Amino acid sequence: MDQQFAQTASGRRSYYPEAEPYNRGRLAVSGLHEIYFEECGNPKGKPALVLHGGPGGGISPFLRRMHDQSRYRVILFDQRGCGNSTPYASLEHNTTWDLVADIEKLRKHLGIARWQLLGGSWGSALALAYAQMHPGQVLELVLRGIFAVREKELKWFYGGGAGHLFPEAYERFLAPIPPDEHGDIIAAYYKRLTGNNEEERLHCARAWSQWEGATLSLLPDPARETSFAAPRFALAFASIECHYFYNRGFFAHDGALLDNVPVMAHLPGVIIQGRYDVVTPAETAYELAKRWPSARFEIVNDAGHTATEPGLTDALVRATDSFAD
Ligand code: STX
Repeated sequence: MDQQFAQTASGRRSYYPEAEPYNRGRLAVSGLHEIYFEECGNPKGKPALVLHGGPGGGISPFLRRMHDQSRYRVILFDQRGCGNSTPYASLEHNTTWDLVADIEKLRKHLGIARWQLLGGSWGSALALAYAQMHPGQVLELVLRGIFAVREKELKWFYGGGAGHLFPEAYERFLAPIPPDEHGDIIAAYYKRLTGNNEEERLHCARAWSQWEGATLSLLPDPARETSFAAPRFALAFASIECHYFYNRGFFAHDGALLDNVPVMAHLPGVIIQGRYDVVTPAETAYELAKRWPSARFEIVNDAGHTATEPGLTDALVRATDSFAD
């Protein structure tokens, strides 16, 4: 008989129940950085690593709920400088390739040979970067809201494209920056987010973070917008994101993540994309799907960017179920 799953009124799958970690730990990954990690579910289950977004967004309890806790051993960690990892908001020795190396350290520390990767947004970029460096350690990938950190994606979200859809929020995003610096908004924010005027730093961090908070979901979500303005969250989120994007994701060339897909194209995967995703528009997911025929491509027609969109949650949970046994 079919197992009964939590469903929404529309018949969509909902998150798995809340889960408490059976293990929490910290791992020193460099002379400076220490990362916080946690494990939930079944210690003997199939290993799955969950990669959070931003970069700098940190993990949250709902990310534990994408997998069936009876069949999976779910591992989550806060990437360098955010969440419970230390030093907080540090940009030193904080690059994509440091994070890829941290994931390998964590895998070895936990005694895992191969694992599933699940990541949305920046988490999808990091999952692709890791899978391209270490394809032999990856079972499959479940990716949502595909982000390849290309020039055109950054230009879309920060340089005016998305502003056509959210003019009032974009005006607030531009407000801390003088008009003569609007031509390179990421550089203008970078200067202020890494400067030593603390008041300006916080003001810019909140404006940067609120722009994303306002555009993440298909329908307005005032509670999220408030939480993105919280100083502690905003300082790490904005500084780390801006540092990564100012440095174009630390990739060798624009589009490297898509160009290197052949290295991992034999791996199974699911690409889940909201049609009305304004943060990471569907074009990138489409381009990834074309280069990766062994991945199933699922467009959700009534969803924006965030994993909490009902159609995206449904697709994510169905995807992890499909790989559970
Ligand atoms: N950043 C997209 C991203 O990865 C450009 C992302 N946006 N918000 C998040 O992640 C959180 C919800 C994890 C904060």
